[in-house]
Formats: sequence, structure tokens, C-alpha cells
Amino acid sequence: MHKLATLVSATIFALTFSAGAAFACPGHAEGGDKDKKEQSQPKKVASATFKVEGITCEGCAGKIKAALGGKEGIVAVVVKVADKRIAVDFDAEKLTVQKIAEMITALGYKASPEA
Ligand SMILES: [Cu+2]
Repeated sequence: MHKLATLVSATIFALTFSAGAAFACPGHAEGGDKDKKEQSQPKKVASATFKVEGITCEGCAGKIKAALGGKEGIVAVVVKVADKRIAVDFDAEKLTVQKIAEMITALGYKASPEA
């Protein structure tokens, strides 16, 4: 049996925190925060894995990564297609395992937290 696919299909999606730019007013683009670029680094990053029904291909993986990656508090998303699992690193002050499971389920892939 081929185990190779498990490794190949595990892809990492790392977020840049530039998504926070949505909070900046366009008129303030020339503002004084150039010298101090504030990265809202999470103080406490937690990890969770989910068993997810309905992931069948890299297209599913890409859709999930893109959707979750855009949510506030999500730090990293790894979708393992062959395993039908998703591993998420998240800001524990903003999200809970249950909330993330609900986000994934809302995309049409029923997610159950593991661990
Ligand atoms: Cu698919």
C-alpha cells in the first residue's frame, strides 16, 4: 500500500498577519505607524486536530485552507487529504476548538475535534 500520498498531500498554509490591514482607514495610509509595524502576534497559540468528513481532493483542501486562513485568530492550517484530518494552530484568546469545528462544518465538511 502506498503511504507516500499522505506525505505529499500534507500542505502547509501559513498566514501573514497583513489581513489586519482591513482595520486601517485608507486616509491613514501615510500615517505615522510606519516605524512601528504592529504584528498582532497571538500570546497563546493552541493546536487542535479535527477529523473531517468529505475531504476528497486537493481542491477541498485548498478551499478549506483559504476559508479558514481568512478568519481572525487562525495562525496556520494543515489539511491532510489522505487522512481526512485538519490541523489548526490558533490564537487561544480568540478562538476555541469548538468554534473552529463549527467553521469547518459551515464550509460543508463535518468536523469533529480530536484529542
Ligand atoms: Cu475535493
